[in-house]
Amino acid sequence: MNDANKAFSSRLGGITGIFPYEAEIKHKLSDLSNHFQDERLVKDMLSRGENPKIYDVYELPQLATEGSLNVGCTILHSGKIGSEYYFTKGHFHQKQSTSEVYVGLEGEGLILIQDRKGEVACMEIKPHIVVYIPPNTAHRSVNTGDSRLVFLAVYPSDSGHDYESIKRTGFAKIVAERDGKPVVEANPKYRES
Ligand code: S6P
Ligand code: ZN
Repeated sequence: MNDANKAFSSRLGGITGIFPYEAEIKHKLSDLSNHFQDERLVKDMLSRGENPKIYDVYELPQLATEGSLNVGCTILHSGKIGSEYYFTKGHFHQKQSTSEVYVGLEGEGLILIQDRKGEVACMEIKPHIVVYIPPNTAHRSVNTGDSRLVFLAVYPSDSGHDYESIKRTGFAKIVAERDGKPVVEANPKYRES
């Protein structure tokens, strides 16, 4: 495998979005059970043994040291839980000064970017779009299309992931299908911090 102390390149595209890669992290519905609005539906699905794949992340070799960069490719599958489109868990970075860049590769979706006051910026992710995620913001991607959403993320290797802070409040916005179209709405379950 490649060594992050040496130059290497990987190819974009294909099933894993990037290849070769070093690590693969898979997320099924059971990993996101308290994140969707309709918790009862999630419980029912899981008790019936329905546990769909929601997203996979393929990471390039990384050093985890200050000054180096991580590169990861996320494949967010298409689907809904009730009327809510599949999404990633979402996180702040542990190191709050770190920003991030997403590059859309396939499909269509939205990214919710929420600051500590609960203000949300929402923008498209799709091919030919680069999204800048500023420091100290939580970010969640949502697949609003009927095919997979694939994007590349580049971020400082020492960013770390803080999933707990955003899980406590939730995102202030949700993305649901209404009359066949994605609509960004206030989250009725949002808890202000
Ligand atoms: C890492 C970057 C992405 C996400 C990935 C999955 O900083 O933002 O690689 O890790 O899209 O999302 P999450 O919220 O489960 O980490
Ligand atoms: Zn991030």
